Amino acid sequence: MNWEVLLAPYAQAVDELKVKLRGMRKQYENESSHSPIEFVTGRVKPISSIIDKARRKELPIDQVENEIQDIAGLRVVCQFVDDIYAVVEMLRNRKDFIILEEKDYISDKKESGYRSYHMIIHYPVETIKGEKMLSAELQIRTLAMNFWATNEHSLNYKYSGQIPVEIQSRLKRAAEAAFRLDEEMSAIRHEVQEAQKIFRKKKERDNRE
Ligand code: 0O2
Repeated sequence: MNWEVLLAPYAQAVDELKVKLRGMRKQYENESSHSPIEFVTGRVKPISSIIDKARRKELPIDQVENEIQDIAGLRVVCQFVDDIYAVVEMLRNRKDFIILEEKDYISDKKESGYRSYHMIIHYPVETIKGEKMLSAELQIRTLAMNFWATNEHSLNYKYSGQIPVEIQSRLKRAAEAAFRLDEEMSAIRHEVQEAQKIFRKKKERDNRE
């Protein structure tokens, strides 16, 4: 398997999608209105993780492109839960990719406590051999959901997927606490946004002086 050749279009897709999604944030900034997007990250799945996932799913290695849909992964992080659904709506209206699947792990959280909104898309990349359509996964989540998922991911790595039961139950409680934090912040969302607007204007004034 020539991984470099296989992964090159995925790296291109991640780079292009990062620019496009960050562009959405920039447009909000230019209009001085609240951006539902706080930040965007992206990565190509490391080869070792692709191999591990193929083993877990008992896939022959030549099937990874067809069966593993998150080789290209983008993450959109938002301040508030409502922002996630605003981003989802905007993504549904885009013409530069096709949405294959949507999974709402916010209303239907995973057993681990994981919450996030996932979209699997088909994205066309231009290569020297013509257009290549490939899958990418978009994960849309709040800052609190991201904090939880990042920590849980590290623990999963540390314990090779076998997190001790006691830590698992603490993680579940932490996931609920993160969700409550999101709910509380949503309740004062307009206050927070107003304060951020005032702060942004002050910064713009300071930069001009
Ligand atoms: P990594 O290392 O982040 O790339 P399935 O076929 O349903 O078993 P599938 O198709 O990969 O699994 O889809 P799913 O369940 O929607 O998960 C895709 C990705 O979501 C995962 O990729 C994680 O990034 C994230 N995710 C899902 N569940 C959890 C969870 O319980 N905790 C954390 N921290 N992340 C989760 P990978 O390849 O598993 O991992």
